[in-house]
This record gives sequence, structure tokens and C-alpha cells, in this order.
Amino acid sequence: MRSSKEVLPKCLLLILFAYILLEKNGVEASHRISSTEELQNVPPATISNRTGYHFQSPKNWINDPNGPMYYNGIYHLFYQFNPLAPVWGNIVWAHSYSTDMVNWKPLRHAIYPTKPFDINGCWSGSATILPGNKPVIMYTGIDEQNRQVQNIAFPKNLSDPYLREWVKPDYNPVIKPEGDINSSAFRDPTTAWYGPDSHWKTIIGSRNGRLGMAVLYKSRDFIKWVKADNPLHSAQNAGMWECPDFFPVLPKPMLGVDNSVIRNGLKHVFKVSLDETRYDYYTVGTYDFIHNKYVPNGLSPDNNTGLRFDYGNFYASKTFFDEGKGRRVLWGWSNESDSTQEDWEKGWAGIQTIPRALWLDGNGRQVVQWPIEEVNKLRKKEVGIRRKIVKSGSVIEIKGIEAAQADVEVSFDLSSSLEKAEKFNLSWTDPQKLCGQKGADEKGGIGPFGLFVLATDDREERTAVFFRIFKEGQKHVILMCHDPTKSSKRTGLYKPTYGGFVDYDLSKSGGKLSLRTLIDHSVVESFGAKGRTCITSRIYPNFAVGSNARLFAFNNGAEEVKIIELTAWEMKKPFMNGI
Ligand code: DQQ
Repeated sequence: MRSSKEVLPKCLLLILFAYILLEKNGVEASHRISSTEELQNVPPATISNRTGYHFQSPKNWINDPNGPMYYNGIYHLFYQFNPLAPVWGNIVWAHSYSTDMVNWKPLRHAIYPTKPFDINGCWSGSATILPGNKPVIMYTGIDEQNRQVQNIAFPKNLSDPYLREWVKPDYNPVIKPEGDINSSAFRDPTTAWYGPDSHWKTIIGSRNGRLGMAVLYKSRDFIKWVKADNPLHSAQNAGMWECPDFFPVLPKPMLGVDNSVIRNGLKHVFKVSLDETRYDYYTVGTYDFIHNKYVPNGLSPDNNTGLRFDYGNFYASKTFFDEGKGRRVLWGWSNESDSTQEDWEKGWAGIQTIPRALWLDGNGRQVVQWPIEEVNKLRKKEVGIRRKIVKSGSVIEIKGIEAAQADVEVSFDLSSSLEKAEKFNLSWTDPQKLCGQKGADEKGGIGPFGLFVLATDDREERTAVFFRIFKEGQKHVILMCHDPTKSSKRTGLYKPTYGGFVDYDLSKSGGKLSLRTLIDHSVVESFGAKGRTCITSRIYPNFAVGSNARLFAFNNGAEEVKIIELTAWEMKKPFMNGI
């Protein structure tokens, strides 16, 4: 650990440097151009609440996952990276590869500012595999006039299994902001799909005033692109649509299809990262490939009250089709929620959430997500309890593992008390607010019950992951929450309570409800009802760290709750970009 005396002068200098940059250019254009050598010399950072098995960089700032792909047996993940500091700026595409998406090795930066068409930054984009098994990346470059333009890059040598070097042809940009396109709101091209009309198509996030837009472009050869007359999709009162994603889904657990698969009956998912709220929203719908229109199914709102991939700290996500295992995999960025000053001090900021397989729920209303099976390889020491009653107002400690880096799966049986659930009020439309109002301590009928994670012995520090069940007519409403308000004794932290409703029929499941929570020092990632509702939180305990972190099952509801089975595994640390 560096002493604060050593850190301070350096910090002040860096803060001054960042201040000058921001003052000069405004946040989104503050890109200093770095030499290739500078970009590749990244020594490891100081350890402080550092995650162990989540994707991260040895040091400095990371944001959006970019161009994830599977190519000839190897997974590639690129990501937005600042080679110079633990705050946003100087953005390049850092690059890592893996054979299991759990252990990652770093490679040299794939794309960084060198040309007039990206001299002010290399922002988010996607990879597409062209015929002949040739990958191509399309990304947003910030050009010399500070316009957002779309560029392509190809691997220099296809026989290099790691695709280390990427070449940006001089004919870039391939798409410019022309006509009525706002050149400072035109970014983040998706993986392209190939249609029966022999054209590639991609969408680019944009806005016209507050009209969010997915602008559609078509091309025969991936080089000459023509704007379609109409966007693939748009919505009023949305603001900027960042990082759109558009892909087909099947109602089959763990299975996915390539972006270009089009057939009758196939459903599509359309996701946008809303700049105004900083959450990822999606709808399920139909792709009319004749008129190139996406039509949401209308079963969930197409706005910022709609479905989210994750109801917590999760943004700028991107999926890819993993041809190796025939599944669709989702990556998302989880930002820090400590202060910028603390990020300077710890020398790093930002992680990617655990890669999740994603498919359409059997009810067709939403997607289901589950950590990829490879994550289970990290499970080592296992402890658990079976058939145990958690009485009203009690806790049960799960002992025997290092609970700061763990994976917990628990199934609850609520069948004996379902009738005693408290009444749901139809005015409770905002689950996050409801979780905040009720918290983990206010006694209900069934619940709050769940887990206290990253807790001290006395639970003065703890993050609560829990359910609360309500009755609405003959049906039950399930609320799932993360309450980190007591997660740390440190001051100045952003500790929002997060929540989502769980679309799951307790009468059909016989009153059974499951929860899986991945705990990793400063991140808690939870999957309710087998992945129907997901919540991620970043937390920074002061005392519940390392071997002092405890794990409890708790029940603060009036009714007792039965644990059918709870298993907790200590997790190994994978090889993570050399850390
Ligand atoms: N991050 C990138 C943009 C994108 C935003 C810049 C989303 O391309 O719109 O780092 O987090």
C-alpha cells in the first residue's frame, strides 16, 4: 500500500493534468495522443477492494466492452481504455484473449488514435465475421474536426491466432455524419447482419433532439455504406441512444443464434444504453426484414421504465454469438461508485461483469441470463446447508470459506406462507424506489429475506441481497433488491439501493424461488429466479474485507422462510491480464 504522502503530490499533478485537459476541450473531446510504446507499458496498480475474478485491466480506466468475438477457438475482448489515467480520456481499444472467458491474457492495444479519422479517440464498436472467416471491426472514430465517424479495421495477419495487429485502411471513414445527422451524437455501430437482399446492415446510436434513434446503414461490401431512408427503430423522449445492440433470440436455455439468422417466428432483442439515465434498456420484438423495421412486442414499455438487462450498475453492454458453444454471451461495464479521488489513489477504475449466456424466456416476455458455465471452474472449497428454517428476525452464518470471493446459490421454499404475503399497492411502479423505501430491515409478511454479503461479524457493515413477496389478487409480486446502504463505514461513497420486479410465477414453481450471488470484493452480482432479474452493485467495505468478510442468510419478514439448499463456493483467482 502506498502511503498517502507518496500518493498526494502525484495525485495533485494528475488531477491538474486532467483539469487542464477538461478545461481545454470539454469532457468528450479530451484525447491526448499516446505513442505505441506508452500505450503498451502498463504496470500493475495498487490493490484496494480490487476484484479477483471479474475482467479488469492491470491499471487505469476501463469502460465499454467492445467487439467481443469468438474466432478460430479463441475469445477476444476489446474494451475502452485510458492508458494514462484511472479516469475517462485518451480512449483506445485495449485487447485481451482467452480460451474460456475466465482466464485472460493481455495483448497490445488493437486500435488507437493515429489517423485524421480517429485522431481524437477510438470509441465503441463491434466485430463482425465476414464470409471466408474474416473478422472486421467497425468503431467510432473522433476525427480531426471532432466529428463522430465510423471506421473499419482488419487483422493484419489472419494466420496470427491472437489477431494482434489491426490495420485501418486509408479509405476510412466508411460512414460520415451527413445530412440531418448530429455529428456529436452518432456512435457505437453494432455487429452487422447479412440479409436476404445480399446487404450487410448495421445500426448506429444517435438522437435528433430527444428522439433516440438507431440509424440504419446498408452495404454490399462492408466498405461502401448507404443510409436507409428510415431508422431501424426510434423512440420519443429518450435522448441519446448509446451502444445499441440488436440480435435474434431463441426460447431455449443457453442457446443462441448468429446475428444474420432470419426466419419466421424468431424473436429479436433491441437494447439501448440511455445516456440520460445510464442504464441499459431492452424490448423483445420482431424484425421485419423486408421493410427493415424493428417492432417491439408491446408487452413491456419501450422507454426508461422498461426492462433492463441488469437493474444495477451495468452499462454499455454488448452481446456476441459464441459459435464455439452455440450461445449468445453478454458483456457489460460496471463503473466504480467510489469517488474519483479514490480512483486516482487506487490507480484503476471499472470492471466488466461476468460474461452471461442470454436467451429468451419461455414466456417470450423477457430474456434470461446466467453466468457462463466456465465460471464454475473457479469454484473451490464448498460449504452449504440443507433444509433449514430461517426464523423471523434471525440470521444463519455460512462458515468455512473466504466469503470475499465467492459464488452462492440458494433455493428457498415459500409454499407454507404464500397466503401471508402483504398486499401489493398498484401505485408501486418503480421497484428501485420501493427497495429504497422498504430496505432490508423493514419487516414485511414474506421478506425481506436473502443474504447479507461482505458483512462484518456484527453486520454493522453488510450488503443485503434479498426478496420481498407481495400479493396482488390471486398472484404474487416478487421484488428483488440490493441494499448497500450499510455496505461500508467509509464516507463519500455512492451507495444506491437497486431493485427489479421478478417475472416469475410462484404458484407454478410450487413456492420455490432461487438466488445466485457472485461476490468479488467490491462487486456483488445477483441472479434472481434462475436469471430472470439481475442486479449488480459496486461496494467498498472498510472492515468486511479479505478473511474478515462474512456471509449470512437472513430473514427480516414476519413469516419463516425455508432454505431448501444453500451452497457457497470460495472462488479461485483466474489469470487476469497479468494481475
Ligand atoms: N462510451 C464510448 C462511446 C459510448 C460511451 C466512449 C458509452 O462510444 O457512447 O468511451 O459508455
